[in-house]
Amino acid sequence: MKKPVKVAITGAAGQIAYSLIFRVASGSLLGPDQPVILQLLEVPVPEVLEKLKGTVMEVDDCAFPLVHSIEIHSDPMSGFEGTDYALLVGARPRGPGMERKDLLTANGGIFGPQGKALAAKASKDVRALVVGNPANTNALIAATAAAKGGLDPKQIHAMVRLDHNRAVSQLATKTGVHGNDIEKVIIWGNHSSTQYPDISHTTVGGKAAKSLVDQAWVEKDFIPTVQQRGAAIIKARGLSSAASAASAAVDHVRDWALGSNGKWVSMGVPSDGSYGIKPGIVYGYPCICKNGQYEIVQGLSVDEFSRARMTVTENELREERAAIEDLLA
Ligand code: NAX
Repeated sequence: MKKPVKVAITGAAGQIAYSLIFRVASGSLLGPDQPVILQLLEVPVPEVLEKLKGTVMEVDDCAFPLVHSIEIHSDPMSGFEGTDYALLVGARPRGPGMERKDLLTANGGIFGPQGKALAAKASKDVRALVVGNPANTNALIAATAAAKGGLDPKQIHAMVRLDHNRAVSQLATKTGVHGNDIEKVIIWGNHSSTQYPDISHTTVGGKAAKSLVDQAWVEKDFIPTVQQRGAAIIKARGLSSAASAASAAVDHVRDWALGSNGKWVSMGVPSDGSYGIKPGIVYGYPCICKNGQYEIVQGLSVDEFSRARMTVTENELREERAAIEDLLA
């Protein structure tokens, strides 16, 4: 058996974690031969920690062969001790009457200290994925704090994989194929309704997607459906996406850690000037992962239609950044 690795999950008593913890424990994240130590983090509120104890009882009752041990924490400085992979799910939801700036600032109060704790306590090779919304800007805050403690900002990502998977599913349904036949889908920008799901380079069973669907469907159906899918789930289920979000988080981190086998996957990563998106934000890009590292796919053509949409979502991220600029100093 391999040496166990430490996987931290914040928001561990929440609904995404109720699916995510079991996927990680079963080996979906790091493979069927990799034991894990689960470091579960929650807020220091007795009722919440009690609820988390109930989840832990259920994990125990699964008798998962790969679970080495389970820890419960309410302070990231202890919870991230030696962490190899961090899934940052817990976030402050928007309360009644809360402005966007208040929401961003409140989350800064969570993700700044978590970034600092990752740098201080986690493995120097830690890979962290921010799921909690607003995910891209929370990741920017965490990465900025972590960089002050010596981590590379490229070690902290934001999740746009759920949007990516949604785009694959919509296109598969439209073209009558299985999602496995679809490659090179891209989610550019923010995990929000300004995101740009792009099929300009996508292939369906090896054929250009654009030759199989018409532009009116892309503009009026595909893009809005992917952008608004989260709201549609809330309307139907009365709760926000949970199992699909957990599944996307597993996909993102598994591909990052174990490689994407040459496939393009969408990841929220620090902008580096690629495709004209200047540094300073965490932006959804097409990436290929190999040997535990990601690289942004380079050299793609960007037409006028795509450029306009990539700029809209970039501008939103720059506005989010401006609202919390003081937290980055
Ligand atoms: P829940 O409200 O069910 O659970 C969140 C949990 O986080 C709560 O138990 C809360 O006590 C905990 N928490 C809050 N602050 C914390 C902190 N500082 N440390 C540790 N735990 C903390 O939300 P859930 O449905 O699980 O969603 C979690 C987050 O994911 C939300 O911000 C949500 O908006 C976001 N999502 C992001 C998605 C993405 O694609 N990036 C999609 C799904 C989801 O909407």
